[in-house]
Amino acid sequence: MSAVDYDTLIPNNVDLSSDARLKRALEKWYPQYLDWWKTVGPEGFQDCEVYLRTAVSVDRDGWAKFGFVKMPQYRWGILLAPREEGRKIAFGLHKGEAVWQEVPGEYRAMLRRLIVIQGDTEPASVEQQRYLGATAPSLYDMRNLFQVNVEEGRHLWAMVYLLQKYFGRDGREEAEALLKRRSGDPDRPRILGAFNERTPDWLSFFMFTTFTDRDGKMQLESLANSGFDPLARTTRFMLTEEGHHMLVGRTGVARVVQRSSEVMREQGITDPHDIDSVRQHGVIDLPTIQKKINFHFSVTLDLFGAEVSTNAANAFNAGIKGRFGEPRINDDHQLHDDTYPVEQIIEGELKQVNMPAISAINARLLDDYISECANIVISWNRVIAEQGFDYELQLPHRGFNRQVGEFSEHFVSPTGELITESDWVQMSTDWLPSVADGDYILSLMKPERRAGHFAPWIAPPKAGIDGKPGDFEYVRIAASSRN
Ligand code: BYC
Ligand code: FE
Ligand code: FE
Repeated sequence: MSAVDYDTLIPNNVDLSSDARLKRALEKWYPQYLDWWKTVGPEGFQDCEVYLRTAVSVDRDGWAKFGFVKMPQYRWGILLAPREEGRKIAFGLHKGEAVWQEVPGEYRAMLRRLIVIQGDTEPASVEQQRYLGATAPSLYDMRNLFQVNVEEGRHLWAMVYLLQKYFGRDGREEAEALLKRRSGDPDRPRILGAFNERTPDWLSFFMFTTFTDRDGKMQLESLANSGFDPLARTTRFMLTEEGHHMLVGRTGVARVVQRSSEVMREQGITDPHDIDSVRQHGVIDLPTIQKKINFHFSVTLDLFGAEVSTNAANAFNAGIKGRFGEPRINDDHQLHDDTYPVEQIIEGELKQVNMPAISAINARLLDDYISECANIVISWNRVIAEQGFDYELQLPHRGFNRQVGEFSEHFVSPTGELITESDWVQMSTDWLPSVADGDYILSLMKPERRAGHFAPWIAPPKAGIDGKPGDFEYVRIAASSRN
């Protein structure tokens, strides 16, 4: 069924009312979720009416409805993409068999682990972004932040549904644990590295939604072809929402780059490296934007796991987690004799090594990811070139600043040279944002709350949300949140 039932406490298209046990479990979890949202979700603005979209259908067209909502009253729902009759497992050892509607016993632990890891990232990102509302550069941006936050909350619901419905008692326990871990908490951190980093300012937020939400897309795409049908259908619908998160990121960075370049041109600054002059005019210099790219990109690459991974091989063989665009790949989808080139460091040199393709699933996903990111950087460089500057932002080499995988024991410069540890210690401060860079960016983070106005370090967007005009009041700041 694809109609969404909105008459119940938990909107859903999974016929929740006919599963009393599950309904009770989710209704018990709901207050705990709300409690989590109110304690570590967006700080302030909880009483404000925000112009948000809510998913009301899973049809490709017209799935969202826009309207003013207070965030705690957002209708977080359980929405699965429509079931495809006769769907078959598309890859791995079970290729050609009917997809599973229940968890296969032999893969229970693997599935649970993947669902828990996926679920953990969603609330983590909300926690990381919790203080940003106060410094939003416009009501438009504030609304986008909150839209991303409520949808990451819904993504948590999506994983909790799977845990509660298919994993019995341990699923229930995992669902509760998802609300107990905290981003950056040394005693009970979130599971994956990048989700314990800080998102201290809006440039970080835009970098995060560009790069880290895009890892979300890649991972969800890999799960969207899962042989476990409920997981496939859940992640397919999550991908519909993900597009907006990445758009917020890509256009956010583009607007920062645009404003900086415009100001340089207007002020007659000819050298983008002249950081002091640029900063005198209250915008973010391009070299600092480059450092932010270096940081967020490298930290996100670690989220793909080791390039060569038996976990990933097992998940592929099991038919649980495929490759990006699996149905479109022209091979046997079992990888019996295939190889895949993986960049490795062999005797002090970077080399492409042909590995068994089955062990290089993560490496391949990483390559697909990097090529998408490269296109985004090209679009940012176009903005710089339009203002007449000869300066190109770049993705750092994949080995730069890595803690996981092939490069984790090595030191690699952004341009891909192998360097010594002492060189790294000296030079990495030039490549990654320094405390002073962070302080400078923070000094610019002054809120702009007049409708249609934007903080001076960022250009306005090209278009409004849902076709709204430039001066639309996307967030009605309640008296209680004014300061
Ligand atoms: N930090 O064989 P390995 C999103 C662990 S983002 C800490 O190398 P595997 C979103 C790993 O768990 C998408 N630990 O890698 C974005 C394993 O531990 P165990 C999130 C790490 O398993 C923005 C060991 O190292 N979804 O949705 O092939 C906002 C060896 O693992 C890290 C998913 O990730 C790390 N960075 O691949 C909101 C999908 N990397 O089990 C949301 C589900 C690895 O030996 N997860 N480890 O103790 C997976 O598919 C895989 O678990 C991973 C790792 C891709 C994460
Ligand atoms: Fe998400
Ligand atoms: Fe997202």
